[in-house]
Amino acid sequence: NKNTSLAESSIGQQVDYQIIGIDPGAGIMKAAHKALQDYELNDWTLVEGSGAAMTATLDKAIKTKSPIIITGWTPHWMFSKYDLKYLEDPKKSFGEAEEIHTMARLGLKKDKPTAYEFLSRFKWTADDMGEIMTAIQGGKPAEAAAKAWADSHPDKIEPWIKGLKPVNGDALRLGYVAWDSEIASTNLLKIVLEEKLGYKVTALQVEAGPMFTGVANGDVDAMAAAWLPLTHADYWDRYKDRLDDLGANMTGVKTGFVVPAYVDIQSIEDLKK
Ligand code: PBE
Repeated sequence: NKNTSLAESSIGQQVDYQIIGIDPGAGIMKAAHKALQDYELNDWTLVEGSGAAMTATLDKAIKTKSPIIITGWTPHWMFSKYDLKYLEDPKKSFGEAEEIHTMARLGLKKDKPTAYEFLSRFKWTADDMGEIMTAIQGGKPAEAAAKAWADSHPDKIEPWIKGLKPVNGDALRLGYVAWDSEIASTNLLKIVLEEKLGYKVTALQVEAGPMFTGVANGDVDAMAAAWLPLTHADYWDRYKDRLDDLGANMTGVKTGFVVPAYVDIQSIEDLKK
């Protein structure tokens, strides 16, 4: 309808019925597809890309105050940098109380007890992670940002390593996906395992599926990036017999559709209009 001005057009028309997603293996993409079904948003497309491409597209839209809808999650630096809001999700397509779990390969407890005990104890907050994420976003290399955080928070690190016997250069392999939240956590684990506990750590950046299979097959020792109960439910169901769940390293995390505050809708249901 060429007589429809931007102000009068629907949000769907304004954004070309597109939601800017991330890597196709991410659990949030599965939840986003489910949301499109649950809310009967048949005309809508979920655009695949990456976390980095999504934040670049978001940045561009915000600079011109253009409407945009993304798949977003917390903790994430974008919520400190921009004024954003989650769209309400009354049908709970994105679940409710999510947690991030640390997972080890079967046998790690026996083979590398120091690392295993440290990984079991590792637990921090969204604010802690946010400090590392913001430093990385500001241009600091991820390892340097993690090291700066570790150096300035000895009180947080101490309970994770207290009484543990350091090893002498044993190799340890961590898997992770290039999501900003997991880049922060994995680099922190690497720094503490190396500087405090004597391991030589390789952090392997992979896709979400291979991250789970790597730990399940024992090619990788551990990862700290399993979002449960919903986001990674399919990976967990497939591999749970071959994973050692060390519990939540962070609680109160969240995923959903996210828009800049200036986009005048409140709920996923508003996308129908
Ligand atoms: N995330 C961040 C991931 C888990 C961590 C929400 C983008 C996902 O959707 O699988």
